[in-house]
Parts: sequence; C-alpha cells; structure tokens
Amino acid sequence: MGWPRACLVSLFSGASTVAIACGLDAVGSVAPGGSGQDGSGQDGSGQDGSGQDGSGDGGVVDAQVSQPLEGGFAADAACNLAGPGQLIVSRVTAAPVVDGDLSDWSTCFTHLDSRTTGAHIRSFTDAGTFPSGDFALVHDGSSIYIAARVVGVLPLGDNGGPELYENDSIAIYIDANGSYSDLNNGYGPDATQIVIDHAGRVQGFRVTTQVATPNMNARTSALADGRSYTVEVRIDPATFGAAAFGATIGFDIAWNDGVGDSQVSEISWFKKCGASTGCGCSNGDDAPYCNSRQFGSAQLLP
Ligand SMILES: [Ca+2]
Ligand SMILES: [Ca+2]
Repeated sequence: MGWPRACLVSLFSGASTVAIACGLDAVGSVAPGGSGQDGSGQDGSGQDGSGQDGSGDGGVVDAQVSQPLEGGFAADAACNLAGPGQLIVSRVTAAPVVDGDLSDWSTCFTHLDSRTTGAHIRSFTDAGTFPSGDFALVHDGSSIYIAARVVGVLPLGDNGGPELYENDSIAIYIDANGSYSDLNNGYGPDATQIVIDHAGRVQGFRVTTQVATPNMNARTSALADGRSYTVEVRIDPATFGAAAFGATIGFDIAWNDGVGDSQVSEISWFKKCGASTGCGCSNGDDAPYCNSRQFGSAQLLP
C-alpha cells in the first residue's frame, strides 16, 4: 500500500524563511493492527532527564550523522506550517482509524531528523546515530489525531516502563489550551508529555512525575525492515484534564533512541526558548520535557 505524502522542512529560526518540500514517499507496506494500549498511565517516580544538551536554544543544529531515509521526496509547498514551530492542523470529517496503519492519512507529513534546521538534539552518548521520521496531525473538532512513521536505531529496547524513553519511542508534548502564562517553570495542569514506544506502550509525564493519559488510544505497527515503526494516536481534551482544546495548543514532538536501559538521544521538532532566554528547567535541564514554554504550537483550523 502506498505511503502518505511526506515533507522535508527547513526552518530558519530568527528569520522568515521557511523552505518546505513534500511528496510521495515510496516506503513499503504497513502491517495493519499492531500493538497498543488505551493509555491508562502509571504512577510513581519520574523521568531521568540527565544528559548533555546538544544544541542551542531553538537554534540551528549542525549537520550530524543520521539514519538514511527511505524513499524520495518531491516538492510540495503546502506542508501545514505557518512558520518555524507553528503547525497548522486541518479539520477532517472522517477521522483516521487508530490501528497503526497510516494508509488512511492523506495530509502532508512533516519530516524530522537530526539535520532538520531548528530541531533540538539532546545526545547522551557519542553514538552519532539518530532516529528519523515523519509526522502529521489532524483533528475532527473534538479529538486530535497524530501519525508518525519513525526509522529507529537498533536495538529498539524492551523497557517495560515507565522509562519508555529508554526505548526507541516518540514523545508528544501538548499544552491543551496553549497558554503558558500560568507557568514559571515546568508544566501546567493541562500539559503532558506522552511517550509511546515502538511496541505501543504508553506513559505520560508531567516533568518528572508520571501521570495517567486517559481518553487516549495509541497503536503502533512494526515495519518490515525490523527497525521502523508507525504510531497512530487519538487524544482528547480529557487526556490533559481539559474541557476542550484551545484554538492553538502548545505542541512538540520528538524521536527517542534508546537501548532499553538508557536513552541514547532525543530529537525534538522545535524549541521555542531555553535556559539562555529564561525558560530552562528548575532541575538544570533544558528541554521540553521539563518546561512546556519550550513547545512550539499547533493551530486547530475550524
Ligand atoms: Ca489508521
Ligand atoms: Ca535504539
């Protein structure tokens, strides 16, 4: 089956230039079904956020070694970006089926890898290899749907949780009302980091506290190359303890490389601010997992 369109996105932070290329990605089939869970979280101790910070605050990341992408990308200028870190989310009347099979996604996918300008890299080893992938969001007026296809780095890890970021996984960062005004540091009550690993396990975090992710459905599918996987997610305002999503939500997404007992790297799509501009973290780290003001945004079109 065909793969949804994917995009190459170059963001020049601090300037107005946004270069986008989207097209058909010829990657092979996605096995329907796959693993997943309904998102009830665990309680307990928090996330280990230690590690070095591999780039400046929201700035340009130097070219680094990356897992090669499969398939080709042709030009398409309509890839759902209003500007650096500002995603536009289309409203659909027929919501995707959350089954890990992304063939029901027709929207443009945004590409993210370690060479993506504006991406934020946290590298905890000198392995020099990073996951790469594509993501897309749509909404139906009540729920938000997120799809990702990630080329992982073997081994993918088999941590049973809660430290799912120590496996190859994605992290979805959302502030449901998009307001950061109630924050000095950390997360407000309607912000959560949701980690979904390659095997479909889910864990929510609010900085270093594990939190539940109710009213959520996530499914993953392993791809035939043995290291790539898809993720398909439905989240509701209640997932974040909110009555409704704001017209613009806080949003970020990241690819984690892990080996099961440690996190190797994290590539975040965007980092709006950081320690050098007054929105670092109280624990000394400088990453979206510990300060939601670092998120980009996603505008939900009416
Ligand atoms: Ca689907
Ligand atoms: Ca790995």
